[in-house]
Amino acid sequence: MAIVMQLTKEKIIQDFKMQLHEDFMIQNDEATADERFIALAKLVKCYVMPDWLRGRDEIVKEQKKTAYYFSIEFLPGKMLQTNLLNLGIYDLVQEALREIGVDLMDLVDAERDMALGNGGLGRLASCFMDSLPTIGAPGFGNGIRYKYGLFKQKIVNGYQVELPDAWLSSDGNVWETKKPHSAVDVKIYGNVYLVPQESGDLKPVYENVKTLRAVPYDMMQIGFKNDVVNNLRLWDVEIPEKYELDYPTLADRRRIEDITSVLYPDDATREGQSLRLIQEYFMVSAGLQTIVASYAKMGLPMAKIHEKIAVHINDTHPAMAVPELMRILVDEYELDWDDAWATTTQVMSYTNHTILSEALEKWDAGLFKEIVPRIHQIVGEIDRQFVKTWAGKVDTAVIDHTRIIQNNQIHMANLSIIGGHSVNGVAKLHTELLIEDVLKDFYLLYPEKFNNKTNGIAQRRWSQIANPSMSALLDKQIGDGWRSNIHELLKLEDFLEDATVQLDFYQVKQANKQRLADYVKKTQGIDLPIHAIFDVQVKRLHAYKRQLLNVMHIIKLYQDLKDNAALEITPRVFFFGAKAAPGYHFAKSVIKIINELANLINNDARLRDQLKVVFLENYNVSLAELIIPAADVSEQISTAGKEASGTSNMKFMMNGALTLATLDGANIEIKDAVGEDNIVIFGMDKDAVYAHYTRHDYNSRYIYETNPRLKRVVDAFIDGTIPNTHYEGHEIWDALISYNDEYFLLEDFEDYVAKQAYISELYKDKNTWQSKAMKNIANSGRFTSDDTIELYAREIWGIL
Ligand code: H2P
Repeated sequence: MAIVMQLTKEKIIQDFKMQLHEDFMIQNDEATADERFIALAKLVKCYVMPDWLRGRDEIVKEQKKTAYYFSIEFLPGKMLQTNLLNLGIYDLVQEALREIGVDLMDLVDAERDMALGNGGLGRLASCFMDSLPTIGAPGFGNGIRYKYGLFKQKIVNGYQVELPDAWLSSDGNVWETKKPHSAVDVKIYGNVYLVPQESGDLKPVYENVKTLRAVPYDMMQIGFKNDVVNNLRLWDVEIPEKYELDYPTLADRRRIEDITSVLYPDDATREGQSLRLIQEYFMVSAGLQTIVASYAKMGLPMAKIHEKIAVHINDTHPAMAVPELMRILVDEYELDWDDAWATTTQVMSYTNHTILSEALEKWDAGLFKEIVPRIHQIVGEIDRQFVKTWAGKVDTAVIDHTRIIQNNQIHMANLSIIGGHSVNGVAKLHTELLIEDVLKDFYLLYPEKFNNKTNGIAQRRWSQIANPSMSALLDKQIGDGWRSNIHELLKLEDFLEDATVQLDFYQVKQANKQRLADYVKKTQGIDLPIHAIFDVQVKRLHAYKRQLLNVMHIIKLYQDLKDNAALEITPRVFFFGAKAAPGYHFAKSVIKIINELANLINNDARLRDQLKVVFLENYNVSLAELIIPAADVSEQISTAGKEASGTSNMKFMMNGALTLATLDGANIEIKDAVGEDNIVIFGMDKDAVYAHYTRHDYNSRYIYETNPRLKRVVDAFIDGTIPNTHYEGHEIWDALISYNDEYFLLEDFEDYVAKQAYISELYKDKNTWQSKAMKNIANSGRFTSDDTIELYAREIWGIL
């Protein structure tokens, strides 16, 4: 039986004090929040350790099939609350600490966000890490232990400034366990010759290679109240003692350390590209070597490794898993090529997360050959075999589009699809687009590989942890069964028209808005009226996500209020939270515009607090936990067809925000869940967007010139309306008019404005608004990542 089952308040207090003594030689009343956090986290680890070890042993003993989720990003945020909640000791620990004068929330604040990811992709991976043990599935993560997380964003004079995010303390991360025992060597560079053996086989001989040591750091992933503990393994690089002479200078050593320094090193230079490629191979090779070695211990035939191991390629970054597994099986375990290929393709599966071509990685074949020469040979052979297999069976054009090596470039998505048995998109529309458009040639070859797995969210974090007041209200209204079975939220359907319940939910929302307003006051000194609509767009900054359309609407409201000093609108606060990729110029200009517009508006007393704009610096998981429960409106306004799924849309819904959305990604499935009356849809759908592509008839300048109201808004970017943005304003104006508005903001503008006006009206009727908000909460359970991952586990990996 799990240790946590026997815990009492007294025992926790005693253990906690002991831990403080042991780690810091101090008494509780002298300890800082940091020290208390570390002591508590270590204690949790101790409590969990027996289950963690047992789980690992069971897999070996029972020869359970296990899935490994390879991802270049993981975005867990903080782990203390999740771990306590999943262990079922949250309240007990909170009370125990309270008894000795400690507020658990101070410890929560002391934990640093683990931000080894960029946006939705990495956060999804972390939601899956929470859901896998929760459904009792043996599914482990495999990634990189970056020394610095995604950069820390500061706004200076309205501009984004990127600072290193040093999330690791000098002692590392308290949740991890370093396992030097399981380190492996990874070889890069050099030459590889194939030397014929007596048997006639060719054996690779390496020359001048560089050897890296990959050292794993394991983090427990605790299932929700079920004693199941899985593992997230992150790899760090070291220089192996044996090969020290290969790295004689400090610069040499630094270059090696760089491999696990940052996520997405700038790839504008060849050096940066090399670094990314090395990162990808490092993670894949280290992971697969240990996985194959542990399978080998089972004593089962290598050609049947797919019966016990599934490897998931999350986005294209881990695509080298295909040739690396081939290398291990053929070179090290001496399997025939055909046997190795047959099992490899059954081991591998791949998720595509976007149709934007920028995310379908391609590598220069020369660079590839230089860094991973043996993998380059293997990829060449896979490509040859692919062409041979399909020659004469399909149009040569199809082969030309789908083969891995094209024009001296290696197409990682093609490698992932050819080398695996499953390709999935992340929402219904996205999977349809993959099949009909982006990957249609592959669909012709392998229709059986394609499937959809709509994204989901780890609902416990986005309800119980992020929104305790709403959770308490739900307990009161529908009982607390929803905490373990999220589908019980449907019970709320019975109260949608109950005015008392509506009022209760309204009050919870207002309290959450106050919490956010206090944070904004503290961090930026801005006073926010909480009777205003809190309208939120938080996500990566990208042109297709159309933060700019939101800005254009704000400009329109501003102009209306300036034109008519007596105008009364439903007050609004617009919140933005977004990081721009360091090299993404346009996105940075949008950030500057938002900040200058915010300054202009927030300091204009004549607007009488009817309009406010807040740019929240350094958006991350912890900030999301503060913002999302406080939102009235969830902005999901991407150009239809471009947002693969979205996941913040699901989080907002679960917290009772109304979604203002295009028919894109999972917004469509949210609409199906709540019905048309409980979501606000605007703009072109995917067919209308594609019709422009086929007809080549979009003309933004024409729209601009024929719509005076819109023209005035667009001109505000260049006519001095927004101070200090001469350069950025022109860049934006050009994108919209001179370069024909790639993401159709102008065409969608009027409908967006109209639907925003509808929202302003609707908000005046608190009862109707709350009823719609509750409808959203009630139906949000279908977006639990527990269910999503169960489908992966059953249909793709075969581990349940
Ligand atoms: C991406 C997609 C989202 C999707 C997410 C997870 C790459 O995330 O764009 O539509 O929901 O993966 O599948 P993001 O843009 O947030 O970085």
